[in-house]
Amino acid sequence: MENILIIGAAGQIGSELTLSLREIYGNEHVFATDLKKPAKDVSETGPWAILDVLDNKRLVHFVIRHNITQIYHLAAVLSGNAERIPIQAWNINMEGLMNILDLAKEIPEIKKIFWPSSIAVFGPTTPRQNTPQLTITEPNTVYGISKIAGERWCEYFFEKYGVDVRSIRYPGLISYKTEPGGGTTDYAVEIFYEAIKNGKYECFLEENTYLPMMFMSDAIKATIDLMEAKPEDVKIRSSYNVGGISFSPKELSNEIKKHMPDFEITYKSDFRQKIAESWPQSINDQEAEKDWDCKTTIKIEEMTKIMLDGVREKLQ
Ligand code: NAD
Ligand code: AKB
Repeated sequence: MENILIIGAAGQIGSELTLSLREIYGNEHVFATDLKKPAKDVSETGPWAILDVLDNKRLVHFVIRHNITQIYHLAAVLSGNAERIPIQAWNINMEGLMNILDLAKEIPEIKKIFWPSSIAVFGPTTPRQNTPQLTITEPNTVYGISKIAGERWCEYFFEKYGVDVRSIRYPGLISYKTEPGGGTTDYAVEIFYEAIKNGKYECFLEENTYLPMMFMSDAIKATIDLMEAKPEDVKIRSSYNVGGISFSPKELSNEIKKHMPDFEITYKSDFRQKIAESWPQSINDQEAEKDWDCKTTIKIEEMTKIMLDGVREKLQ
């Protein structure tokens, strides 16, 4: 019997991952926790609680009380927000992860941990096209530094203490259920809201800024596939590259124009332009495909249609 704890369940990923895990393991076995109350479809379909990942005492208590066997630790401060509060972001991102890793080391009933890394582990000296799994990682953002340090700690806890921790370097994730939490790739979600609400969007990245992206259903599937892989197939214990699609704001706005010919986009870049320019434009994910058969399916055309329909329905 698995009992799963999700930390950061009210966020962009957690709000969808919780529901997918409840379908697999049963509503009552998936505990949604966050600093804030999750949306109704999460809070009304299974157990939820307010839980701060930095509150180690309550965390230990919660895990023992509910016989937790797997943890998905999603709480973090994302790239754009982290640049505004660097020390606080470092503390939240690192202390949270260290609490979880240490817990898994001390409590043998915890069998598996998922912790997401990001394409932010790469930096301006990384090759930007088809970025390989193993390459230069010299991030120059607080968020990226916390993610690369986190990856090293994950591998360390696996090697030294046998903690079964698994991770994906997510690209920018696109979804309409819950709005994203302050990242550099958020423009690719905001654009849909503004298109539907106002018919126009002022983008904070320049028109030809290519970034790797992925639609949420592909990200959720990849996450669950990795967590269900046999331990011996999970060869990389830092974090796996996972590819998805790659496009620029201009290409995305052209896709939107196919459905909304009057849609207008203008560009006024801010500090996030520099972050975007330090990240890969496309990702090589052959290791994830080889080790646990990772596959993504949703391309920009289909994603645009799903997003426009989904945002329209949500705003109604
Ligand atoms: P999000 O900001 O939407 O959600 C994070 C959630 O964590 C929020 O609901 C927040 O309230 C909660 N939280 C913050 N501090 C907390 C604390 N101390 N204790 C408990 N909960 C706390 O983020 P997301 O987009 O869902 O991302 C989840 C994870 O995936 C993060 O680690 C992020 O770095 C990683 N990631 C996300 C993306 C993306 O595009 N969304 C890409 C790469 C990696
Ligand atoms: C961000 O832009 O900070 C995130 C990420 C790619 O990690 N979406």
